[in-house]
Amino acid sequence: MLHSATLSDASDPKIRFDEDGYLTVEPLFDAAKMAEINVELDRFISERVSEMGSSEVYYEDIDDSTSIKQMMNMHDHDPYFDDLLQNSVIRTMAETALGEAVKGVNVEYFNKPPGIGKATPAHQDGYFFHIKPSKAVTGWLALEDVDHENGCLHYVQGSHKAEGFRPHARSNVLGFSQGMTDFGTDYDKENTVALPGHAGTFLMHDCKTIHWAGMNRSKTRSRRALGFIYFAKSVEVDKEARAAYQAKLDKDLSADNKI
Ligand SMILES: O=C(O)CCC(=O)C(=O)O
Repeated sequence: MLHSATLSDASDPKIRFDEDGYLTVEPLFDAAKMAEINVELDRFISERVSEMGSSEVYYEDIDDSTSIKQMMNMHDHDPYFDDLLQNSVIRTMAETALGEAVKGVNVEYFNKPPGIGKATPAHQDGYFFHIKPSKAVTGWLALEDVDHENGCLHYVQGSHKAEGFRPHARSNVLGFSQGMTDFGTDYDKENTVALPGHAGTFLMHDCKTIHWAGMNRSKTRSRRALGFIYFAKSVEVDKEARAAYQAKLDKDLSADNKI
């Protein structure tokens, strides 16, 4: 059964996060702050994209430079986005959710351009984080209104509580290298929650929470969002495994002419 999310009755964000595997704040930032972030994003795209490598910017159509679908490591290229990752209320929320100090590790851009924006396959972020233990969160900020038409996020509520990860395999959707192979069980359907919202809506999910998003069916509206990844300070990162995974992914995507 698919139902729209309502803020859980429990007002303590940590209790809600531990119970549901995600948090929602509507809105996290007011209209003025959202306007500022959107202006900074446009500036980033015009000033910084040219200095980013092919593994850091993905296009929905490789021959159309206006069709950016994803950017990674934005904090490494620009102090505005580094500050948003390291010094904002988003970091405080990550610390609250995980119950300990965190390290901000990535700022990402997720767009679904009108008419061509593909669906996000069901996945669990922690499957490809290469960390132990699996203590990490992703914050997700809607930069414009998101709904069923342009591809809002969906969570499988409570799915973070299961032992280990569900099986994943290489997905053919650029930007989402791994997709779950057994998604769609009765459990998944019964616990799926849709998260439509206005610009400024903020979500934060556990790295084991199953999530996905539909394609963008609108011919005129994009679906732009920013992602903020934090690892708990106590986790160990297998840097070699991460680098080897990324190198293999880049090689395969390049061979397939996707980047
Ligand atoms: O924006 C999307 O469609 C996917 C985002 C996502 O998978 C994430 O934030 O972990």
